Amino acid sequence: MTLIMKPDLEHARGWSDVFTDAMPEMPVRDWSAPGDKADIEFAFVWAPEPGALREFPNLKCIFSIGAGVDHLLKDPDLPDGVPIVRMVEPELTQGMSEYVTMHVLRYHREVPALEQQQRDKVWHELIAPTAPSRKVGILGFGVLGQDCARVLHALKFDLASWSRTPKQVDGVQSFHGADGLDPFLARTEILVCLLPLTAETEGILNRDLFAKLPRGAALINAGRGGHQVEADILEALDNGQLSGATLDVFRTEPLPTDSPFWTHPKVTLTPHIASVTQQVSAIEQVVANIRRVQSGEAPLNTVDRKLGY
Ligand code: NDP
Ligand code: OXD
Repeated sequence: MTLIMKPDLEHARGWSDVFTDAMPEMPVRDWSAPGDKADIEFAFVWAPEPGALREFPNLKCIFSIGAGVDHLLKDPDLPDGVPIVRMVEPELTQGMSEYVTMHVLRYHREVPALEQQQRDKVWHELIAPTAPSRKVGILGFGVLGQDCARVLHALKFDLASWSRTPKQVDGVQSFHGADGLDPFLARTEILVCLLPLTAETEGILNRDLFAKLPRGAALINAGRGGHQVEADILEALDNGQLSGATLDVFRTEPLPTDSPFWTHPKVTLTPHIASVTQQVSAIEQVVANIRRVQSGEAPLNTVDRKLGY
C-alpha cells in the first residue's frame, strides 16, 4: 500500500510532507525512485510520461493534480479500468471565481478603455451600464463555471451557461448541446471559457464562434490553449469583432517570446495561473478518496474516459 507522486509544479514544494501529515500510515515514493513497482496502489500526478502508469501492475486509482485531465488522457497506454480522479478542491474553485470575476468586472467597467484614456490624458466620461444590463455567458458549466456564476449572480450580472447537458441554476439561463450554442452566443457580451479540452471542444474558440457574438464582445479563456484558434483570436481583435481578450492558457506554454499576444494592445495575458491547486486542500481530497477505495467504495470525481473529462 504505497502512493507515488509526480506533481511537476514549479510553485509548489513538499507535496509528500503534506500528504504524510494527512495520512501518516501510507508510505510515499517519489517518481524518480519508485522501488518495487508492484507496491504502488495510488499515483498522484500531473503529466507522467506516456506509458509510465501502466508499469504499476497493482494501481487502484490515479489522482490528477489538476482539474483538467486532457494531458493525462492523451496517453494511449493508460492502464485499463483504473479510475482517474480529477482535482476538485474548494480553493482551486475559489481561485477561479476570483480570476473570472476580476476580468468580467474589468471588461464590464471598460477598464482597458479607461487605462488607454489615462495614457492619452483624455478626460472623457465613459459610463458603463450596471451589471443587470451586462450579459455574461459561461462556456462549460461544471464545478468551476457554476461557482463563478454564483459570485457573478451575487453581483447581479445577466448570466447564461452552455454545457453538454441542461442545468437548473438560480439566475442562470441554461443552453446546452450543439443547438444551444448559437442562441447562447447571440446574447453574450462577455464570454468566459471554462470547458475541458476534449475532441469535441478542441478549437471551439474560432472565427465562426466569434462571428456569432455581438460585435465588440470580450473573451476570457481560462480553459485550455487547445480551445483557441489563436490566429482567429488575433483576427477578431484586429477587426473589432472582439474588443478584448484575457487569455490564461495557450497552445504552446510557456508562450514563446515572439508570440504577438505578448504585446497586443487588446490582450491581457497571464501564465496559466487563473487558479492553482492548493496543497493542503488538495491532499484532503486525495486522502478522502483513498479511504473510500480502501473501504471498497468508488472514488469521487472520476473522469469519464470516453467523454474526456
Ligand atoms: P467540469 O468537468 O466540472 O465541467 C466541465 C463543463 O464543461 C461541464 O459543464 C460540461 O457539461 C461542459 N462540457 C464538456 N464538454 C462539453 C461539450 N462538448 N459541449 C458543451 N459543454 C461541454 O470541469 P471544471 O469546471 O472543474 O474545469 C473545467 C476546466 O477548467 C478544466 O478541464 C481545465 O481545463 C480548466 N482549468 C483551468 C485552470 C487554469 O488555471 N487555467 C485551473 C483549473 C481548471 P456537462 O455539465 O453537461 O457535463
Ligand atoms: C488545472 C489547471 O487543470 O491548473 O487544474 O490547469
